Amino acid sequence: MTDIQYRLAQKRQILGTFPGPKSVELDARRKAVVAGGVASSVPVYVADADGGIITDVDGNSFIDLGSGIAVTSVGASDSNVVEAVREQVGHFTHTCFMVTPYESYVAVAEELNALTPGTHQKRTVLFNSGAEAVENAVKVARLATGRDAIVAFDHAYHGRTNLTMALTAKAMPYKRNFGPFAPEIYRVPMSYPYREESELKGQDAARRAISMIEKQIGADAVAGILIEPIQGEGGFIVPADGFLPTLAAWAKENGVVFIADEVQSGFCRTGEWFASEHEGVVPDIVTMAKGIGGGLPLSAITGRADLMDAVHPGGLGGTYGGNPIACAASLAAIKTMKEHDLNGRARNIERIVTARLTALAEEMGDAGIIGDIRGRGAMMAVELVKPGTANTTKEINAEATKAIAAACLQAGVVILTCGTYGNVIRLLPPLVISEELLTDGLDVLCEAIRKAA
Ligand code: PLZ
Repeated sequence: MTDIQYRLAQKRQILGTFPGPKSVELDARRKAVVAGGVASSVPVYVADADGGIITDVDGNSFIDLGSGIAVTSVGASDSNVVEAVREQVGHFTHTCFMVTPYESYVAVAEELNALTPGTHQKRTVLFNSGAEAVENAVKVARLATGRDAIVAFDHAYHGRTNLTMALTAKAMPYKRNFGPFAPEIYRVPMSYPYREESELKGQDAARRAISMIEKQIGADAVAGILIEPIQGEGGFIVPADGFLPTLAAWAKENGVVFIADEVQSGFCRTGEWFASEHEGVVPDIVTMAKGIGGGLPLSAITGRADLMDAVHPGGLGGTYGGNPIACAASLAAIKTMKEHDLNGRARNIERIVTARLTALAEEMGDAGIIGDIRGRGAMMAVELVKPGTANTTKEINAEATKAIAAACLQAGVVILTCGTYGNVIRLLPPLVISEELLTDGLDVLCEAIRKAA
């Protein structure tokens, strides 16, 4: 890996009790004023963060294997990003692109049009959050096709706004009692190789979904198919080879807009700029957020020029979309991604993680709790099952998953879980993490998995 300069010492260190007294005090203040509906998975309060390290207000240093849910791919204080933000903030913090435009918005659009898959004419619009990008992709697909239906998948996650809740599959904690939900959303089966009843090729899993769409909606009523090329919150589910290309080809034949939600999988996370590229899929519209902003809130949709330009002037926008500070941060983050070949680093992370977890699964044997190891690049996961059921009944082991995440945290490693059934440990390290720190984090994780078994 290329040399990366870090500001903070890249070393895990837990001092005394955990959480420390200052975090405990802050948590008490928080409980009195912050709504209980917002939960935090880690009970410590952050003081600083850089590279693969997060330090807390009590002086503890944690290895970050979550990147704030796949956001800080370039680290939480990348020098290019910090410098660009400092420079921009001294000039103007906001003017509103819909009132008085500025260059950085245009420059981000130029980058995204060049980086997203496909060499066709493209157009870009910038927003603030992933959910907002998804909402707008749906707006464009509906307007451009004159159709209403949107197809989403089992295990999908697309956000927490009303339309994106409707698109998200899982009721708890995202949807339960928050309805009624937006209409004209249809859900079809995903390709989930580990949990198919019998081995199902990608093409056949796609045909299963397509047949349902044709029977239950009718191809000519479908505006768009919305899919995460690798599902995130749903469990880092990598569909079987051929699934995505078959869906995309069907969409093309039927005038259906193929929307890839790359909010979590995009921007070097999987070892390519976009996860769609692993199978040569060229989406009609790509939604982006998280890694795109180098930690600042920025999201985008980039799509075929004919679709995007079908919208009447003034039909898309928002006060803050493409905020100048966020745009400056994004351009700097993209520069860092190129300078340090973060795609290459993501692929290296995949090699290291896969080797470690595969060795652990072998060591544990058939009696172990590792059901599946999957993912691409620095978006890797372990699905946990009850002892001895990995190749038979594959019984969900959410208790072990929780225990492992808690044990990692106690030892100074921030690790996230996910999955429809809450039984997946996911690894989303900053792509700039050092090999040494990643290896230390994996040592802790492997030990926690052994103990939980
Ligand atoms: N699409 C694929 O992963 C956000 C959500 C965490 P926002 N994922 C993390 C949580 O519990 O809220 C996400 C995603 C995909 C859309 C979104 C939504 O992005 O920026 O959170 O709105």
